[in-house]
Amino acid sequence: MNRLTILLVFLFAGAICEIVVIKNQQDVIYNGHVLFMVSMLMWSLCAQLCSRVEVCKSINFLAWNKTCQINDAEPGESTSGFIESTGNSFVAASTFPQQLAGQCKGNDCYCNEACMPRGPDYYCVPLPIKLSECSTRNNFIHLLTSTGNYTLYIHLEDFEGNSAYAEYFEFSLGDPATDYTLNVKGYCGSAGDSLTFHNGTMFSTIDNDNDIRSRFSCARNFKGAWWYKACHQANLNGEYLGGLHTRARKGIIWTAWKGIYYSLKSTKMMIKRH
Ligand SMILES: [Ca+2]
Repeated sequence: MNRLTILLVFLFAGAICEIVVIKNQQDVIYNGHVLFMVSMLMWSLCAQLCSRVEVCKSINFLAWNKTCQINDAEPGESTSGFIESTGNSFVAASTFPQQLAGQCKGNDCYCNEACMPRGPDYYCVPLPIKLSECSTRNNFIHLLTSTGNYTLYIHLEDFEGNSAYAEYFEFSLGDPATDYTLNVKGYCGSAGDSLTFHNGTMFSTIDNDNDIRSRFSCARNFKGAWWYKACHQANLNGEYLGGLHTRARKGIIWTAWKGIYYSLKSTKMMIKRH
């Protein structure tokens, strides 16, 4: 799976309390485009969270209950979904001040960390909030897909210049307590259906074996993290073996399209709200 891009954030510690560019519109909440909400002490922290989540296009900060809303649209993209409210601060991600969006000078901060200066260098430090729901990419996808109805679109390419796709009208991931159980339904496409086989399975990693083969780890054997059963018909996080090979089911596999002896050149998994 393609990793959701996490942008780094550039935040001056001393500026947290000094930034006064809050735009108190006292008019609207961007209802209908809220991906998720978390508690934040101040709007600048909300802004830096948005800055490192690629799909975030704007924030609402509700000052009266210190709630940070992460939105997937900017004003002007759609006029629908606004409702009357007061006391919130609506800021489009594209208009964040420089201090809140940018590189963290060589540091790869996690989603729940801030980039802070310490002397001449910069470091990732934990945000002064509890943001456990942001620790993994699957968690973020769970948060995202639990806020609406999503279609999954998978694009596949081989080394001979061919491509194919598989689309699933319904896609979501369960919460961490279910180990991100996969829910996919409604296949259509040109690649054949190799993912419905995995529907209802928990996500396995090398250190978390949730497959249904006892005394055997599919994640270890196929060197990937995936919704393994015993073990797979598709394995888009497998090894990069570069096309035809002789190691059955190894590599980046989509059985219904290229069989079990072909490791794909590239794959993309994309989701779209409907
Ligand atoms: Ca096992």
